[in-house]
Amino acid sequence: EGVGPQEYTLIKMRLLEPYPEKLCLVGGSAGTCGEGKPVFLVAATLRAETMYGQTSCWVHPDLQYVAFNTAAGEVFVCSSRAARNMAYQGFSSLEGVVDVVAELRGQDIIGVALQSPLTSYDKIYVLPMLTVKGDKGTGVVSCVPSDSPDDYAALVDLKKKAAMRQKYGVEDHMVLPYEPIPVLEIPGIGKLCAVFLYEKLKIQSQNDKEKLQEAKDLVYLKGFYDGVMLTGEFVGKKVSEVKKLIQKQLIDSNQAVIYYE
Ligand code: A2H
Repeated sequence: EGVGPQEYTLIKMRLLEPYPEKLCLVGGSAGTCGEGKPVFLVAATLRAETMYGQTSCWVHPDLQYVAFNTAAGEVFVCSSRAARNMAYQGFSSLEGVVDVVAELRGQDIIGVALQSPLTSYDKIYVLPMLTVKGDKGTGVVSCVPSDSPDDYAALVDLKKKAAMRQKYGVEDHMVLPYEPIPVLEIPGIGKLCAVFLYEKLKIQSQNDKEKLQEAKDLVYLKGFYDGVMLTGEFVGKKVSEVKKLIQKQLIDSNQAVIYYE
């Protein structure tokens, strides 16, 4: 990381009912439980243009998360750390203070269904990823296995390991049917770059740090400079030309916000 703040796009992923117990008190449609405010998990990304390929949402099971009232009358769920930063960026209903409505651990929201912008899956699920860092972004990561080697590795781990699914209370239908969606093509690498590099570098798991770093370095730069969109309204355009446009459309349609840290 260089000088100055990092800009993240926060993708607003709407929680679908039934809500987990800890959030039932918070949101829920009017008449069922809670105040009826829409509740969103907010996933931090540098690659908003890949959101066409979301298959899941990652949280760390042991990280502290918080649900807070936003200035816009919604409820956001993210790491407690990020919520404090957001309060200083005007997100909270209380200036400079997190307006906490519930405190929870990642494990409390695993298995919750979400509706997320751009992806062709109607419903995606909150799943555990053990490499989610508490000191970066919101502690909520959108899973795009076509283009993120970390995401693909973590998805394969969960698919392969029934014991891991069981440990975190992940049901088969939340993960087994979800496959990478081709979002962009990189000449020489293909339409599913993360899958290609996972196989080429013989990555073993989400903990295969060095190889995953190598894969990330490769896809990030090449994706930006050489990538061509395969889905959505910008099919055939270069990623470098549409990246900002896609981000702006998400923000203008109230499906994303900008966050700095
Ligand atoms: B990116 P940087 Cl398709 N812990 O979004 C671990 N990883 C995190 C995180 C956290 N707390 N918060 C954000 N991230 C991920 C999409 C994507 C991303 C693609 C390809 C590469 C990629 C879908 N996941 O990132 O250290 C998020 O994943 C490659 C680095 O601030 C976010 O963008 O540079 C990226 O890491 C931010 O990482």
